[in-house]
Amino acid sequence: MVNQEIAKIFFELAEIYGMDEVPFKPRAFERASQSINSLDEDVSAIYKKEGIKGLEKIPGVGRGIAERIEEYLKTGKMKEYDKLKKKFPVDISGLSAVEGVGPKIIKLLYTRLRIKNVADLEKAAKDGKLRKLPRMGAKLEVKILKGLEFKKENGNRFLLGEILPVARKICERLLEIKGVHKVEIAGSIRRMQETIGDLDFLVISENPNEAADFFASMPEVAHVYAHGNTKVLVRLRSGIDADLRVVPGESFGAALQYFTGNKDHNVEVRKIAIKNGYSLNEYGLTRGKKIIASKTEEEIYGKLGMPQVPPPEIRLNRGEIEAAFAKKIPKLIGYDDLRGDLQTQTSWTDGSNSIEEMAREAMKLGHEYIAITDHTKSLAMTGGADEKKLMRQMAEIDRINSKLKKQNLKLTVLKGAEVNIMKDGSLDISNEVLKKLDVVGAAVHSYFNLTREEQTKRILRAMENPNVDIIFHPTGRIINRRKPYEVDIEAIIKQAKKTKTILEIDAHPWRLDLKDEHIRMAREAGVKMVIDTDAHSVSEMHYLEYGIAQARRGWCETKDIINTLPLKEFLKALK
Ligand code: DGT
Ligand code: CA
Ligand code: CA
Ligand code: ZN
Repeated sequence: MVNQEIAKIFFELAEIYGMDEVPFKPRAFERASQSINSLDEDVSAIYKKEGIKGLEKIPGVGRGIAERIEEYLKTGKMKEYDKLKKKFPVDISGLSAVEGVGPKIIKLLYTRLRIKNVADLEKAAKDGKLRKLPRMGAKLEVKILKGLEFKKENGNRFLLGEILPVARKICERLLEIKGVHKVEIAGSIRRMQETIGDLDFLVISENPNEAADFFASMPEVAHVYAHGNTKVLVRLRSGIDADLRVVPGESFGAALQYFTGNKDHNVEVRKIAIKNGYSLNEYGLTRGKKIIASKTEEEIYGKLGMPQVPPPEIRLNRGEIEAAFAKKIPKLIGYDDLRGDLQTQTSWTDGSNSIEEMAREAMKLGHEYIAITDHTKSLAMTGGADEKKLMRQMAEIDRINSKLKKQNLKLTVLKGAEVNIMKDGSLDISNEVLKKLDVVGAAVHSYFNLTREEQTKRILRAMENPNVDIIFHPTGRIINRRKPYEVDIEAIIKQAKKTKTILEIDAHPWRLDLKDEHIRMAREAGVKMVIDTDAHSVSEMHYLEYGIAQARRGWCETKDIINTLPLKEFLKALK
């Protein structure tokens, strides 16, 4: 959890320096924050093992940042942050989670209206105080009210990408407890949903008490709601709740089925049980007093007449039960089926690592290819590439490829770009240069507020360009933060089919774009997709599994996703 604490401080530092338009610092702290947030290992463990040198190996962490981390690990404080916070006592993380609120607006809100937190903001907006602010007051008020409403609707759900690593670590530690045989994560995490309400753990143990006591006294627990022998409910310091249930081995399958859900799926399955004269609960499928099935999920679904067990990701009561009866659930794409990553940004623009570092990480992950797709010029704040810079980058990629080849390494670095779709659907890089790239992704990064008609037309036009291979993050949403732009997704799917444009499943935990229903529509229309990470550092290259989960929830098979193909065939599958 110390990673999250430090990441939050760096995030706030970035925002504070951003308010005063201090050069370089905001971007440096933001990078460090993102990088630490996505780290698998605890920074305190890294520091213990290798000291400040170890910290400096973290992407985006140089000497100065490493020293600040060291200070925090040693003293539990960061002087620079405390000093700035004293001058500016504002809940920056909370406020900037409201859409439309950035550093400059936070400063304005505080200096003019003494707004310190989301509650103050809501009150001021409702009282009509924001519209009196200089320049864009009235517009800002509408935007902020909308942002607040969106935040309420979407509740306090956590991103899968934040929670899954935490859940897995807790599992590992539970497995070390004496008497514990088996641990499973159930609920929405097992279903790999985009966002998570709470964590659900199931354990088989010979000494239920010990597992329960351990769980209630983990260092990350902030509050214990209930602590029985076989059931514990806690709140973690990060603000999420977690349940533990210790269940007997004989009924593990029944418990797993029951606690995996989702609720709609379970209601449907239970109806089928009842129709057949059974009853079904977390202890088993029973007829009268007789237990018919309880040990595995296969037995339970089997006894109910389903020869297939729906994979957890698709248990949403969206046709999977009918398909399980008819043995028509397709063989979903597997978590090891991808051969390459296709959207990555490097230190040539707003990423933290060099091309070669990204390439070496790709090899570690077992990829055959990786496309480098830095931003292009109209995204000026990222240092986006113009034609000249792209040409230079292509030469650099040639150099790296021949270096890898000389070392007998089997990775190919593909030349690519994440090109901006302009307001009228044209692109910000000339076709002459686009033609030279292996992979061109096009994306919307501006004018999010066009009407549905204009936005759709704009994207359809970009898809007509014979050089555009992929549409990146096709709906532009940021989970819990920004709604998708208004767009006719059916028209985009149709156009993808017609123009042989690939649609992206962006695996970044904030994006997961396309989402599951749209993936399923695209698949049914025969449109091909790719799954990639949108990584801005080597640590984010581990995100593929979230995208694969998304594809599975869209019922995809390997054939639907073209970066399951070997390099040559993959390149042929592009326009
Ligand atoms: P979440 O926590 O909001 O992300 O979503 P879940 O699906 O993890 O929901 P949770 O934690 O409330 O419950 C875990 C599973 O337990 C849920 O997917 C289905 C099952 N479950 C919970 N309460 C009920 C219930 O009242 N009836 C039935 N049939 N199943 C339930
Ligand atoms: Ca849950
Ligand atoms: Ca729960
Ligand atoms: Zn992008």
